Amino acid sequence: MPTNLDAWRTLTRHAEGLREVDVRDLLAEDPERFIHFSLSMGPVFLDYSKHPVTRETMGHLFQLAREAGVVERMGAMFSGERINTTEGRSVLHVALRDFSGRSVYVDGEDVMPDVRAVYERMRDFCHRVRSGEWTGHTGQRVTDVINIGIGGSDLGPRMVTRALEHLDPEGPRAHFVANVDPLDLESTLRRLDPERTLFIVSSKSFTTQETMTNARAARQWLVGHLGDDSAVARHFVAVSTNTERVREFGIDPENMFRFWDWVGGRFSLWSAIGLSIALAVGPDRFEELLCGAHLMDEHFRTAPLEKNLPVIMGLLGIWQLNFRGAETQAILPYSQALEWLPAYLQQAEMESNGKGVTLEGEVAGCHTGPVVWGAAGTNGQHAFFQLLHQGTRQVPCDFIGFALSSGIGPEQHTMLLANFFAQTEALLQGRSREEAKRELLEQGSDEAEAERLAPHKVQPGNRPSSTILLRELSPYCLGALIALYEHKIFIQGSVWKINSFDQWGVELGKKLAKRVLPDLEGDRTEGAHDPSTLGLIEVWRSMCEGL
Ligand code: G6Q
Repeated sequence: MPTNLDAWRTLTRHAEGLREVDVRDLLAEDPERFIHFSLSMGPVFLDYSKHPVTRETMGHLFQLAREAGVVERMGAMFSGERINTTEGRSVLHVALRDFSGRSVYVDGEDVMPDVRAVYERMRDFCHRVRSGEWTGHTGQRVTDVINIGIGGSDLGPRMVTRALEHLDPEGPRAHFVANVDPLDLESTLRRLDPERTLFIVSSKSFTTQETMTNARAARQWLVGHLGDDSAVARHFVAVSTNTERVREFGIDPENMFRFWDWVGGRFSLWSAIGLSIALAVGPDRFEELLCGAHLMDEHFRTAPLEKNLPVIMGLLGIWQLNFRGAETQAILPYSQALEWLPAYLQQAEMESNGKGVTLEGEVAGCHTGPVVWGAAGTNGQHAFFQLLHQGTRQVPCDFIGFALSSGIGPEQHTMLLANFFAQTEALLQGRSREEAKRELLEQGSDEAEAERLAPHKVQPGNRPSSTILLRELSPYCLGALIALYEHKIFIQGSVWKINSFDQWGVELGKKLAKRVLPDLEGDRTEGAHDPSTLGLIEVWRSMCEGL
């Protein structure tokens, strides 16, 4: 249990002493604070000087990481040990972006030749589709690609494609269908020409109910329009670990791109699951993305803990959650292109570290993964930022921004950045009652009015944020950013001693959905559900009968 570690106890005592600490004072007292509490690596810069930490705090946190054995666990991951013990699997998404020429072994077998072979097939396929050499059944060039997948087989490729597609406006348009709600597929297909549409069925297991249902509906749409079953061969490819199921579905394994059980769903965008990215923005940019991630992997693997970006971010999160009681974490990318990043990280963090038992099966004894949420700036400022500034909770925020513009409007980008910096400053500085009153008087309020309104305009300040500033929204920088968060999650899971790589918590709901389905389709299985659920099914029936 992590709470039994000496460093945990030391941190508990240390946190008591810092309960009332004001970061504004820390900044005033130490002119070196910004330099000391910031770090850059390649194109990534992290400032964490606005967190309520001292040098002593960081020292205790690094000690905690050492006592928890994170260094050994990192070594175990990179060397292919089966650290996902509840599923008996290695965790090797880092191998997918390893261009060093090193061998990586799983059970004594070097997996790298296989990784490279699939990667070369992806490249070749992308060139053929993007050049127009690969055509649909009627000889038309592919203009639209639909990725059908859900969870890890959707969010990663969706987030990255949306982030980078502006780099190649000529590339095929990428669409993503995840929800089994028929509207998701129907609204996507509505504007598309079946002769020019390519479907990628992305599913590690190739058994996921939503994905297989959508894939069958898509096949029906295609065959219905083209009037020929054999059209499937030119319009459907699969990405999976399950060749048998792919064949059963009717996709020729020749049109299948493999990956392996040592790639977790939410870490799979680097594998063939990223095919939609490579098709939309080109395989060279996909490779740049992998190279950016590899840069972060090497930094993570080799830098000392004290100079290690993912380690620092992971430990700050633990400090905020376990020792300061901040239960949520906001992700605020100041980039419209990154609007899917909060949802992507929500899955990455909450599915990985939302666990209540340790690797040994004991109760964790402390809070694990925070609730992760967020939205792109500046939009969020006009919505939920109110609570960040004046609400009763402390919400640590990650502000993510880019020095250079991704768009054509330099003026707008400067304005975006002005907001980006200003928000972290406002959270820190706040506004006192005196300041609020003075402002009101300056704006023409009389004394009584200023006195009455001032408390409503007070912002307590001293609210924590990290700022991650990257050079530009390039594939390389994005790869490094995603890998930074992946490794941050790893560090936290290692300190909490939980398995960040399974997801048993999503099993039960899936199982029960299978039990509810026959009830909705007509076979009443009285007593198979609790009274509340049975009641709801009855209400649904009566609503349908009324139609
Ligand atoms: C991710 C999870 C989960 C998974 C989906 C889709 O780590 O395992 O989100 O990616 O359930 O699974 P398939 O790829 O097998 O369809």
